[in-house]
Amino acid sequence: MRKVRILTYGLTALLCVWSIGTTVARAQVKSKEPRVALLDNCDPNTFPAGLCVVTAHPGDTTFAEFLALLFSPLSTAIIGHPAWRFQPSYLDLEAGEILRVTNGGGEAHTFTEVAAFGGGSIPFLNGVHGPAGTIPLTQAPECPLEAPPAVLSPGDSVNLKLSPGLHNFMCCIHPWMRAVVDVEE
Ligand SMILES: [Cu+2]
Repeated sequence: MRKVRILTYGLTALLCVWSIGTTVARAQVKSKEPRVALLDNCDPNTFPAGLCVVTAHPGDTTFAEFLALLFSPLSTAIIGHPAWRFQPSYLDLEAGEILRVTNGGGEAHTFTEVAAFGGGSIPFLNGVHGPAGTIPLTQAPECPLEAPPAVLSPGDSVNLKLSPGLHNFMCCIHPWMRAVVDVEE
């Protein structure tokens, strides 16, 4: 229960940060542009109040199931529930193409470019207070502690135009959500 309490406190603090106001750019929907979806499967009936909104297709991963799959006895690092993911997790784009990013889940996520993949803004979800022997992820500097940048709320979208080259994106809340976007020269 202690873990749940710590997580609830952390996430409640995070909700306060969100409520202060994160501006999310909205853009027109176009039909054939490259897309990536930020997905989860949170069950609004069992997740702490305010974390998981009821969408048109609510998830059915209970909060207990989510917590149970954060760690594995075969790893010293947090694993994370695989339903919390970027889909696809690898994209090839032509130069000049616009990438449309949509939060198709029930929780808030970020799609944050990082120089190197690492931990996010929420210590618990980096593995702090994990099972004995857990080594927490080192926080990525692009994911400020307790204050993830550019949160996309469920249903929100943003369009990104990326320079040629490789781009690493992660969710600053759930650091196992990752994608690489390769933009051709
Ligand atoms: Cu996330």
